Amino acid sequence: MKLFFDERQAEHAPERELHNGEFVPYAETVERPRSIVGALDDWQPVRDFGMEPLRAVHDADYLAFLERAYDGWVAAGRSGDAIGYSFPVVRRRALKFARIDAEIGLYSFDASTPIAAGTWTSAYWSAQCALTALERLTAGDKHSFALCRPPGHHAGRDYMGGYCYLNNAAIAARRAQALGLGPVAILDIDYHHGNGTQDIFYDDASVFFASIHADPATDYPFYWGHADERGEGAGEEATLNLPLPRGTDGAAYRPALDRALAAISDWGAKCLIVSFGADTHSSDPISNFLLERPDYVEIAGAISGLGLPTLIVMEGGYAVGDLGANVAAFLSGF
Ligand code: Q9C
Ligand code: ZN
Repeated sequence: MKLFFDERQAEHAPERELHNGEFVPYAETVERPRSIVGALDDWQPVRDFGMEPLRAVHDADYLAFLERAYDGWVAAGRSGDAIGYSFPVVRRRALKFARIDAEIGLYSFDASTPIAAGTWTSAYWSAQCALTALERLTAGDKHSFALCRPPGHHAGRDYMGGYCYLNNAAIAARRAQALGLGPVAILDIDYHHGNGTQDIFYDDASVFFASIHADPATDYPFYWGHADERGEGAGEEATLNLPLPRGTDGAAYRPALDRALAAISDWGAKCLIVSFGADTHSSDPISNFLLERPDYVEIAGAISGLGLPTLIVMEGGYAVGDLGANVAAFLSGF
């Protein structure tokens, strides 16, 4: 399987995030991709597909904001990471604002997603990484891995959140459709619900979204990922949420996985994108599942049993000491 990563994805380095009432060191560190790169050999270069595939998912005003946000922060005389403090929970509209603070709040749903000097560059190349890896599937490869960082599944059409700025999996899914690889299914197996991906395709019958994650009744992102969210309009029944309780281990995870895989197969997917988070591991510092390294081999084996051309996109995973080996174990299962 070909592996993709670009060094510019390492430029993003926020210092801190707001977590449980205090500022703590940012968990989505550059040590994460370093750990994964170190655990696997033979990385391939990332190509530049430009802005068009990003525009197929994200609003133009949001993309323009992301690109200039840090400069706007500096121009306002601020130091450190750009971070919002006021968020519109009702009647959010893309008004034109003179204050960077108003813009940041408009385009985010939490305070764990600061913008630093290298954020746009890294987010841009993270998306290009997914697009480059996807290209392998058109060349006939069965599996391909994009070490996307920053991750993407919490980002929506016009908002960031949960360490995510551009939705790499969604960008790859739209591109897969354009390349004739569809119908496309996205299987999200990060610890956290992929609310951004769900939202982007919620009323869309052409992309199936299945997610296995910690019950949002107890875990971030709280407001989305409940079992009764099944899509709407034309997209009704094209969203499947399988929340699991804290403490879920490999044995308890497997029935949910089998359900998701059966649904993807029944729906008639011809191409699969896996949003893979290793934050389901027992050692993860911000999560509460109990998967172990051998579970990742088994989960990947079950996914590859679908027999679909599969793009694996990296999402979360914060136990830096175990991360590379866990990702290598997962990829070995394909
Ligand atoms: N008290 C990904 O795994 N902070 N994002 C949670 C919990 C945000 C995780 C705070 C976690 C986002 C891609
Ligand atoms: Zn996560």
